[in-house]
Amino acid sequence: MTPSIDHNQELFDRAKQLIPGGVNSPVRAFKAVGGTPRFVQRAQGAYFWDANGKRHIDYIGSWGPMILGHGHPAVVEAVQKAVLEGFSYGAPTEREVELAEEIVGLVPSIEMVRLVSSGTEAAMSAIRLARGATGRSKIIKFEGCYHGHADALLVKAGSGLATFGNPTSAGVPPEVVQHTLVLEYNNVAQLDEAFALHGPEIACLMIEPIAGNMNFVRAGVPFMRRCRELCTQHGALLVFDEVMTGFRVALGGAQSVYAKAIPGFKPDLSVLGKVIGGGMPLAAFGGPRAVMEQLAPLGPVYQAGTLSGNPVATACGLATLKEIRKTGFFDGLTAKTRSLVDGLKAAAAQEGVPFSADCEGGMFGFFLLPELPQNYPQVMKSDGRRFNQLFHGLLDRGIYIAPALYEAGFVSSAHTEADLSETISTAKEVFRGLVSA
Ligand code: KE4
Repeated sequence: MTPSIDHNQELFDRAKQLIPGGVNSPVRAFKAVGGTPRFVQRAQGAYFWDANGKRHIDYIGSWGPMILGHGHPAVVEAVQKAVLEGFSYGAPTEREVELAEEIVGLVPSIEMVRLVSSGTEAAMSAIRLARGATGRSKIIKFEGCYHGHADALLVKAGSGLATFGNPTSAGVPPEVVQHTLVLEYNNVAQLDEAFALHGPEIACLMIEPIAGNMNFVRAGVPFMRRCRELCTQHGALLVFDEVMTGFRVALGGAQSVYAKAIPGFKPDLSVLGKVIGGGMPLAAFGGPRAVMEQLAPLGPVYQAGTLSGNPVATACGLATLKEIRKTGFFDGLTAKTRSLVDGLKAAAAQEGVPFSADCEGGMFGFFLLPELPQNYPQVMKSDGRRFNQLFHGLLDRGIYIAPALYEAGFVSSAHTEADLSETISTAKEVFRGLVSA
């Protein structure tokens, strides 16, 4: 029964009076897809209920953190216990040591780790550390990869390879991004040329190993091998932004996936977030002891944070990691995600809709394109109008995917076979409407 008053719209109108765009992070405003954002009233397991009390199967899960689903009992218990001991101290705690031990134990490339409060902060700090540790200024990033909103990373490709990036945001002076080189993802020739031109000046190359901010684009193995080779050859640090992929695509993150294809493969620095906080504000960056010890208070690279290693957030993160490291967790999650993707592919094929999809662990992506894109220009060939029809067709039927065609999707251990079947059958119905539109 459609409610007489749309409480989502009511809340959105109220929010827009006081909060820019009515949201505290732009993608939530549905600008790309149109329509009214769903204001979440509560969430449990694989579901959330919006302000009208309507249930949705949630494939965003806070953009990745909710790998166990919402309100996992062991995580709730850990957080409830932690808050009774205090919210924040601004002093070291045992739980920060425990979480550092967990991260170092699960990610072989990390010998030391620093906890912070957001992925942006972790990526920004990793860049500063790479620059401080190498004494160099230039950095490489890739078009379509997002590493948070630090000024140096809000940059799009310059007019040509050798030219440096231009700001993607107002308020970022050109001189701030003058050292940021933006290359095409999966383009080995550009990589070779960039290092040939600037190798001795490059502090680091930062990459999303599986680009979830282009929906789901894998770095090809030859390309990733070349990133590693050139960074080693020129003394630049290879920085893996695993804020989205860390503890999501595999227990050891995307770097463990590449290590299977490239024997001995390791990045130099890793940026983590999302899952490691289990939904609370917590992120991290880490790497070899010799590099990490350049950080204050030991070394000359300053980095700090009032709520870094927050005792409630670390309790949430530790409880989450404790669950996902259980035997069989990732096998089960991977199987669920694979069955969702295979079901969507089959449904699209049956309805004659051009569709390609991929997944790794609990992360998936799909495109209304016949072939999986390999880079940003190919991703942007997607038909935005038809994606928006698909998005709203699913949303109206209680299936919540990302409100933007360049965002990935996430399955949690709380999603049941019934949820996946409902999603696939609903998608089939919506695909049918797409063809005739
Ligand atoms: P945060 O500062 O939002 O915690 O993390 C920034 C970040 C860094 N690196 C990667 C690979 C990321 O995906 C992110 C943030 N991801 C977006 C969604 N693609 C968060 C959602 C939002 O911006 O509201």
